[in-house]
Amino acid sequence: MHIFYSEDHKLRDAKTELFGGELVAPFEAPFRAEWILAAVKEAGFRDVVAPDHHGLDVALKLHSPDYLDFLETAWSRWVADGYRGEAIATCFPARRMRQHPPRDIDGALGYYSFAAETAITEGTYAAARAAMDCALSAADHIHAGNRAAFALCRPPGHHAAIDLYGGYSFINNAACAAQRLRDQGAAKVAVLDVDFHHGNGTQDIFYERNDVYFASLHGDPVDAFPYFLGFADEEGAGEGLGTTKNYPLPRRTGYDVWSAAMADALARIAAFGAEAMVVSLGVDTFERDPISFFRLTSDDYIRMGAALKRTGLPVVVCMEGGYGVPEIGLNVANVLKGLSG
Ligand code: OKP
Ligand code: ZN
Repeated sequence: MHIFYSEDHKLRDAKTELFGGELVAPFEAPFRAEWILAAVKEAGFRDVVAPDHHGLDVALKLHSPDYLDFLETAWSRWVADGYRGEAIATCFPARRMRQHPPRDIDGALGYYSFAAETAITEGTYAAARAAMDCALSAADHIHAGNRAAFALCRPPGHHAAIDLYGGYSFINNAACAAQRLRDQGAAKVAVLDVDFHHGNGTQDIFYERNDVYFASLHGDPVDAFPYFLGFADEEGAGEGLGTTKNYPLPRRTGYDVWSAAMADALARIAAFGAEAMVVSLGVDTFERDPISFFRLTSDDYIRMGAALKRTGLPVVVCMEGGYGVPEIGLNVANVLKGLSG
């Protein structure tokens, strides 16, 4: 299996995350990709390749042009205004307020985000583009006839909505992979999101479409970020009614309950008639993840990969979350092991 990896992920190296009322060192940091890369190589996945450079044509089918322009220019606008820290949103267009992009960068940050933990920094946009390139190249690799590919995306993408960043996400890598598979001829594609957090961005992007099925297993939003989306009664809208499926799960969920939900999701994806699948892989479902509350063990990730393989679908795996502990590498390698059989 090919691993698509770009050194440019290191350009995303924020010094701050707003957490518990403090500016702390971000959970989503360069060591994550380094640990995961080392572990997958150690597990025998040695075909590590740099992605091809892609334009924004695929992303422009998912994100708004003004949002992508904002991402590209936000840091230089912030610096030009004389701010000294990293760019953190502080004011949002909340209930009963007007939805209009301000001219001022401080206001624009709030307009284009849904959460304040994620700072925009100098290399953030370049790294996000490289992560998108990994996802697109992995999709191209499937189109070329391969059964599976791993995009080691960093920063992650599944919280990035049509015109909102947050939750460490800027460009929705998994959605780009799904769109690429569609553009290359797959009539129907599924995105299965197994990150601990609900993939609000991916859901938003495909909510009214009937060509992409979105299923997500995650911590119940009454207890877990992103708090305001991911409930069981969100099922899609318009032409997309019935093509979104959420599995909000309680604290301490282990693989027995988790895997039953995944089996249900995979059955629905098969019934939908998906010809290819994108997996938003977060390993923050791990029992010792520092910011999450599920109880998966390292061996469970082998079973997860094997279940993905049994679908018989070609699979693009996009890296999302998984933090703090050295096991993130092993857990990702175990998914790939199960998937490649
Ligand atoms: C990104 B990905 C909890 C704060 C949560 C943001 C988490 C972003 C997760 N008290 N902060 O889905 O792994
Ligand atoms: Zn997550």
